[in-house]
Amino acid sequence: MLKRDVLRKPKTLYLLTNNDGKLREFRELGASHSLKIAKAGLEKLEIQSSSLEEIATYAALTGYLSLRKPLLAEDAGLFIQSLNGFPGPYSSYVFKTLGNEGILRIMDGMNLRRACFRSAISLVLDIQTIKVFTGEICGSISNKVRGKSGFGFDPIFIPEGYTRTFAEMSVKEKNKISHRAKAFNSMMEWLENNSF
Ligand code: ITT
Repeated sequence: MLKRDVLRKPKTLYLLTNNDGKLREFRELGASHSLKIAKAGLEKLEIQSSSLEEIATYAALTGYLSLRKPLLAEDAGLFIQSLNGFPGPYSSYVFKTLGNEGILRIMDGMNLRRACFRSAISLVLDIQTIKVFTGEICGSISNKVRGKSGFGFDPIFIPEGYTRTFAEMSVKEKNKISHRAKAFNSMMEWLENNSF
């Protein structure tokens, strides 16, 4: 199939997630490529691993085996340099238990506030075609919670070159620079040459 045909045909990819904020971002990213992102109404199984890629791939494979349709799953996390990469792959649990205020308390008085968001998207087109795409954005942890949009750690993360937190940006703005958008865009580049 020609490159332009892949881009023109509206296709559907299923996203395995329980996070509606993430779903909104993926839908918006998909729309700009004429790709429909549908929520896979399945339980997402998350293994314990220090690798985002492994966590995403396990989830995507188990999802694909139930649904048997092209499907993606993402694992993302916030890596704070002065905390040796914490919470990293444990971001979901840490967000639920400590939240943004908890992270700010741990970092109280710390001058080194550098942190990066990382995303690993695992795409399963069929049982023989499993690909992982990654993206990263670095910036700093704010001194207080700021902004209402987005989800998770967005209100305490200021991307490099900006003064606003992710939660003070629209979905469109966040999607121009985010870890998720970078991983998604590499996936789209790959899909241009690999139809499904
Ligand atoms: P899934 O159902 O897709 O797994 P989740 O919320 O558990 O949703 P992840 O495991 O990928 O998602 O991410 C772990 C946590 O990291 C997530 O709950 C957020 O607290 C945080 N996080 C990840 N990406 C983020 C982003 O773009 N903005 C803010 N926080 C983010």
